[in-house]
Amino acid sequence: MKRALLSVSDKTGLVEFAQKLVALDFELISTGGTLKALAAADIPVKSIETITHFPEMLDGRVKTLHPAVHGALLAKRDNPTHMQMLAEQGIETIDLVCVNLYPFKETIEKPGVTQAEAIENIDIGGPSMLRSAAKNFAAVLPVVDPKDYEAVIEALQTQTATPEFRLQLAAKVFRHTAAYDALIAQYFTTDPEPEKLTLTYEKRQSLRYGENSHQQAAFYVDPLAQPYSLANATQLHGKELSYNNLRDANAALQIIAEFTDQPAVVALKHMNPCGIGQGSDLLAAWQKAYDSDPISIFGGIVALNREVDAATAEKMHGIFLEIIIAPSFSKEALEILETKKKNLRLLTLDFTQAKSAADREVTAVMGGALIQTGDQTSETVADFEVVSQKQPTPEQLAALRFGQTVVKHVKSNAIVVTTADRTLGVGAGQQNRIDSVKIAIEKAQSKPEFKNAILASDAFFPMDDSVAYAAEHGITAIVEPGGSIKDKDSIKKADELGVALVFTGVRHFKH
Ligand code: 93A
Repeated sequence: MKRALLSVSDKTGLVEFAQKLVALDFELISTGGTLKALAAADIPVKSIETITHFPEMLDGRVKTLHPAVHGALLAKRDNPTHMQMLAEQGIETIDLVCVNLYPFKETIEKPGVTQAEAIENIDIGGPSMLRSAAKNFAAVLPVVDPKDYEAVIEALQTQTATPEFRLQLAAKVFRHTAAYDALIAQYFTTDPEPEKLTLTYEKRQSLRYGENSHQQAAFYVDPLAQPYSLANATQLHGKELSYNNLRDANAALQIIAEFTDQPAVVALKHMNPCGIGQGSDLLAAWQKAYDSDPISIFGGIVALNREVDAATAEKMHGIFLEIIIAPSFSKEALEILETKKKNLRLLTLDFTQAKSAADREVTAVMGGALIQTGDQTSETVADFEVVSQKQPTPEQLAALRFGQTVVKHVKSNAIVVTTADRTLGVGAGQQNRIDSVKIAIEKAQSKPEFKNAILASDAFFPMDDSVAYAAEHGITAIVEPGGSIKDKDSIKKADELGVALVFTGVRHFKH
């Protein structure tokens, strides 16, 4: 008679699986709670103690950690010495292990969980049995996922539990226990640069393709993702998100998180904002974001920090957008946006916990990964040091603050031209700073608000050409980190041309 050991925390599908095993002539062995569930369904089952001849002890900490269990799992069936040893010890082999683990993740997600509770939910016996079974997959079927019950039963019924089938179950077990331990390691690790990085992600979905159609791609999420993250966004409408959509949406979410006090709108293309506006209401903010660059917004991503109302929805409906992200959509707004726009992706997210940067960012490089803390600092007017003779007016200070907030989210070399409530021109990703200055000013110049515009730079000016160009083209105030050995040239130029120059002391590269 074949024997199966069942010990599961998640009892989904257990009874049905067990019934089918019994029908296939398996004898069942179980631990406390699992045994109770099976007995309650009138399924014949033996307790683990009848195998170990040892009581479950230490509040269940030691139930299955016993040679009678692990010997039964690990013995090589084609090794006569192994089998002889089992016989000498009166140990019978076990052919199938069905185990899923203490809910460590669910436990640590509970608000106010104590360390003691977390520790009690570290499964030791379960992973041990799974790993023993997986190591000896040639003889033992290791089953960790209730989703596999059906396939396992079918393979047994049709005698098609091939070595390949078994190996894939074993590989799944090792992934499962590795991810389980990774989460435990992550939970207890305080070192931001541990000697081993134990990241673990769960597959959310396959993507149609990657950055281009010939690239394969999938979306994985952090099992402990923050509420304000793509992992926890809800898609209300539209086509499935693509790889590029996800990256752009992520960038848009980071920017919109900077704006909380007033209604604000971020329009974004290819990871860079093309328009940002804030105003007394969402429609006004939308109009400013749109006016910033009515060409680039085509096919763009829009993030809004307030519930989308009908008036704003009406405007957005008029142009081609890929994604709209907001805390919520009014019923009327939803109706408007869903009409005739079956592809338009509408996402909602918990904005109450909005954050502009992750605590930790991981970037892949060939042969490795880089890890850094997110860029969470944001300078305010209090951090500004006026280095020019010209003092900025209160309006200019407000604009410098806005520009400084925006430029942090533009790819380096980053230059933005803004007022206090809108971008007018964004110069992104140029290999030299002066080109970004020229692009930002060129985009801004034609707009009526340009006469009050300021310029913000994500990093210092290596020479005075940017200040000269900006001042000569109508910019009246500039904010930059400072820190160049040629700062004095830029200051001199600012004084010559009568612009206010402000240093923040903090660089915000984004590559
Ligand atoms: O506390 S344990 O680490 N010690 C063990 O010896 C042991 N054996 C099985 N946890 C152990 N288990 C786990 O108990 C299984 O992985 C499963 O999650 C759970 C099933 O317990 P019950 O059958 O009492 O509900």
